[in-house]
Amino acid sequence: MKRLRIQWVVSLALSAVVTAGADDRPNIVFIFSDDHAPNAIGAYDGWLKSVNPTPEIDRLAAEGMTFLNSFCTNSICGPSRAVIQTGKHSHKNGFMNNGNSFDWNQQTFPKLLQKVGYQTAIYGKSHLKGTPQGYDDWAVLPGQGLYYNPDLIFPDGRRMIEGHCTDVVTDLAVDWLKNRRDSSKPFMLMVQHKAPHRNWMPAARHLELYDDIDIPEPPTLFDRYEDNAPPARHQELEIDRHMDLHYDLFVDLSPDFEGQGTQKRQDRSAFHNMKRMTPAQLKAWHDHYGPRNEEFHEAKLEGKDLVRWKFQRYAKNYLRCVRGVDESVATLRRTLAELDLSDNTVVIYSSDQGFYIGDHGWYDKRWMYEESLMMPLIVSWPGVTTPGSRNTELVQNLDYAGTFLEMAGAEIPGDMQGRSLVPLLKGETLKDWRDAIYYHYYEYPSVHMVPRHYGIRTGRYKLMHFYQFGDEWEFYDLEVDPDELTNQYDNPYYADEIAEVRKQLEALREFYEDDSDVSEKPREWQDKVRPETAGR
Ligand code: SGN
Ligand code: CA
Repeated sequence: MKRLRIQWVVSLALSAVVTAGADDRPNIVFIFSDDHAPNAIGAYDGWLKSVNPTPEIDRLAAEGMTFLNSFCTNSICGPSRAVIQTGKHSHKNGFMNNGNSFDWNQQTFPKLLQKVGYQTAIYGKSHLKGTPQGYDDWAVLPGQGLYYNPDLIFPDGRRMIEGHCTDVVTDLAVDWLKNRRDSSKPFMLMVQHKAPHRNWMPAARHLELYDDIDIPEPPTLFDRYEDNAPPARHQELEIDRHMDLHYDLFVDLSPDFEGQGTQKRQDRSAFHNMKRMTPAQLKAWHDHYGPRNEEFHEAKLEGKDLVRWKFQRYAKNYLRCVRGVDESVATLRRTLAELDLSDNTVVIYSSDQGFYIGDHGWYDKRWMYEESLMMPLIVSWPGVTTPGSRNTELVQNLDYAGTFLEMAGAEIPGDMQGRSLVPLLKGETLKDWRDAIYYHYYEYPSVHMVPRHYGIRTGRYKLMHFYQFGDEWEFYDLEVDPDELTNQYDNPYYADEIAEVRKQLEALREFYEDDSDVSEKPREWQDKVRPETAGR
């Protein structure tokens, strides 16, 4: 009630300012990439920090606030974006897995920003299907979009733009900032990159990056999931057994390649994309990978050596795509400076979920384990965020909508389920901030075969419930086991904590009104420990 009254007063004050013609509400530039793990951002101090993956994003962090405990609610692309649009969990906004379509007629934060006089635009990956609503201008990639010479859908139709997707999307945003927006209004601009999503195709100028070094390996590269509940042994997202040498790692891949791929649902987007490359792009590609593929064939690697080689090629391509995004952050910020907008513009960097870069031997996301539960979140708000500050409260993508609305002085509707991060950005400590986050993943059966699960993460513990293969639970003490290698669910030592956290989980399910079906649906499957290493 109190919060509402304050916001009402703020809105009144703001409308007075607007009528007086001097609108100093901040602009918002929300840069959002796809599958960028915090471990691959220097400012997060993860195990990839030594390769200096993101100098520009680190600069943003040095000027703003980095959220160290930032999490998604459902670790998959479309659903994460739908949560951001609505400020509601998947079971409330209706977009529970990538197969769903987003109901654009519902309440979204860009629509509410328009109502209070903001100009809004989005460029890049949307992944929500349908015609975007709530934007004065937009251009979105169809579906996943392509890395090279992508098609984009504009309000007046679809056309191809030559170039690397990260640059194409950045250029569209820069053009809007410089030439097409209405400079009499504050704005909210969303720049949504495809990179560093699979199939990790870097721009030609980044192909040689990291060529002369070995990327450090994650400590859990050879995890065999012996201690996990069965689902971790059932998945299909291992670098070892499921990552394809040709379609994912470009061994011998050319526009006329005729192989089948190793996965049941093998995606061939890299192959299809190569067919659209210009002769110059294709030449740069083959000049780089050709000789390195020869060396690979000559080495005849097997077992763990082969896994290590695949990890190196994967991690390098992933980090090369990350570098493109990092450069985009620099270009956008340079543009803001040129337009004299830096001082009154909030710049946010985030990504739809985290990702496994070989952690637990995996790529992809979906699980509630830390690497894919985490989302990077860095916010620089000149004059508000303390430079270089690091916040450890538990925050989620659920909170973004309310945050953007409060930044704009708009009222936050009561049916949004997140909380505005504005007080945290101002450096305030709130005694009643949440002490746990709620998670629910639904996409099964599907590519990578991660079963449905829901759970809770507190500052110290994590409890997960897998309900499709019997009644399976995992419990981790993150303080002593940050890599989540020892499932303590059956350990009597933790019995009290488990009972307590389980109660908290049930309370959260009620609080967020998650009444989606979690009844046990037993399925046929085999529970096998991963072979020492199969290699291929
Ligand atoms: C594609 C990817 C998968 C990925 C899903 C969902 N294959 O199918 O690896 O898990 O998208 O990703 S790919 O070869 O096309 O990359 S999401 O980010 O859209 O949710
Ligand atoms: Ca994603």
